[in-house]
Amino acid sequence: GVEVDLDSIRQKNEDKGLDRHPRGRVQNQQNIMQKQYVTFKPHTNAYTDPVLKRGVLGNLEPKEPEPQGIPDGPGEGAKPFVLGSEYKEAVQASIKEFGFNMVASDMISLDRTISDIRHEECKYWHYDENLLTASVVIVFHNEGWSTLMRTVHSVIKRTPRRYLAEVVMIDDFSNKVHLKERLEEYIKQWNGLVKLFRNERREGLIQARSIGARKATVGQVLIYLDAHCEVGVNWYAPLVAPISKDRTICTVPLIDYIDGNVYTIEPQQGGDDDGLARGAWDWSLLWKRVPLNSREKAKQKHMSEPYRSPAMAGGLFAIERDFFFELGLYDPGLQIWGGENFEISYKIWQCGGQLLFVPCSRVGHIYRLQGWQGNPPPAHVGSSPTLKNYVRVVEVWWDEYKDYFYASRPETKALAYGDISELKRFREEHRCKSFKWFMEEIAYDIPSHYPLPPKNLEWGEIRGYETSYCIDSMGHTNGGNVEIGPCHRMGGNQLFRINEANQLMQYDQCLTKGPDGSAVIVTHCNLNEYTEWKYFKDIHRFTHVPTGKCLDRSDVLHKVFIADCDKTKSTQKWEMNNIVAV
Ligand code: UD2
Ligand code: MN
Repeated sequence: GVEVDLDSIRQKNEDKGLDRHPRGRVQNQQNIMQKQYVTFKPHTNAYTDPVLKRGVLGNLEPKEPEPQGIPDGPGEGAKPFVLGSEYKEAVQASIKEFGFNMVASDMISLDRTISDIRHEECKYWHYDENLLTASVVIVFHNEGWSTLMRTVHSVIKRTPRRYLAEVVMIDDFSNKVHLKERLEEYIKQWNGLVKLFRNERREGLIQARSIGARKATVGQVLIYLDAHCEVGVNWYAPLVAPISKDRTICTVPLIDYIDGNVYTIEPQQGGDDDGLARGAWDWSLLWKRVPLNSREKAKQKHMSEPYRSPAMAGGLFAIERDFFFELGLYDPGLQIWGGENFEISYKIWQCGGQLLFVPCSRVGHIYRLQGWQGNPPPAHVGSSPTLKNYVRVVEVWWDEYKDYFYASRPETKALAYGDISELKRFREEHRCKSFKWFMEEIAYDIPSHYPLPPKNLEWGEIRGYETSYCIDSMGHTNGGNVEIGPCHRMGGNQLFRINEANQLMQYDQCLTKGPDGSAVIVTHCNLNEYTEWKYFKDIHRFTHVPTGKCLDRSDVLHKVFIADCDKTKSTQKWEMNNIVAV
């Protein structure tokens, strides 16, 4: 039965004056857009807004339970599937190779049922019967067989056939036998609905997705999925409905957490009381989720309505095909992995589109487990493609805010990131808005979670003066000791910065005095915390201001601590040398 009293929710919202007229709003925006963004033409489709009818199951809602893969078989209903210890070694090997427990996955039906974990409201939305059609695009590189194919099976089984134009698989130069030899044969069962294209060299997921956009010519909307997903109950209509109404809207489903060991599916942690979050970043450009705030909630009539998000996670989204081409697809200079989620998000918002998260469209994604050996970038790419991607994105889209990125990642300032003149021209030609506008209107809540970082005074490795020993966090965080190790000049755990607020930092961690009053530890810090250090460059000294002591070390014991200042002690002398990321 229905637990929520939707009429009373609606009444409450109307009392608060929250009733709004989305169609009018969209039309107004499109008028502005036609003037300002000449290439983005609105759709002319007649389209009615979805309506929520209490007690009446939505149209497009499945009327009967879907067929089970293997009745009561492993993992059916997304129940935990736990393997016995006799599989331990095989499981470990599969995690190393694929990032998931493929032994278990291989025993679970490709057509397994899942549980319906949607918000109750989601069952009662009525969607237009004239939604746009879609090509589902899946790019993959060396993925496991059953997790990949379960993605395809779930799409075919849970998408109304009249909307599913095709499934386009882009093999990004995999070298696994199961992907090279079995795939063509296997997809024949779908009589051409599933198409396979193979890259002739490793392009990386970003360019593979742009290639997918070119190959996927049948559907009106492109829906991207990672190669290890399972789409949820009635995932399609809520995801595509907003695009059917306004083609400059890009939508993202609510991404559920599929456990890569036992294959349960659960809502992601974090977010507000309903588990809803907006996509965000910290100033070093790490992906973050922040709870849906009250200003955005106030715009909704129902909690299960789509809401605005500053950024997307990257892997799962729907975008009208022509609109994606008008945006220039992904920056062709982005390589292999990372940062493309921000590029597309900024481009959408700043150039006149909208990015919406859709709570009623649910897609599960398997997150890679610890111990995965990874997909290293190929030799022709050079090192750290991800950092270079970040630099390209902030150089093109962040305007004066890029200084905050460089404050967080000073080592990237000298990276050769290639030519971005085409992208700058695109921004000009489309009269895309400033990052400042974006921060004030759309991403206004991010600085309250991730404050703008202070400027750095110095940064680099902290080397014992005229020695080959450097301070090394050894990857410790949240209370771990920093240590002394041989300088490697690679940055990473030996990269520190001291800022105008007197914080001595590595990533989002600050150095401070440990509980024993002597050892130096790293711990997470906010803007005004652990503002404790001064660096006197000419006398090679770091002073811990609250105690008046000096940064000291034992190269033999690999320890870093604070001790009474003594200018005759060479272990209290330091130099901070810049490092350039490679
Ligand atoms: C996240 C995104 C992912 C992508 C990535 C980089 C989600 C749930 N996942 O990490 O989609 O945006 O961030 O920003 O939002 N692949 C290739 N070629 C490669 C490497 C990967 O085709 O060279 C495929 C891979 O098989 C997979 C997809 O690209 O289907 C995404 O890669 P991932 O699953 O390793 O990324 P993920 O989920 O850790
Ligand atoms: Mn993934």
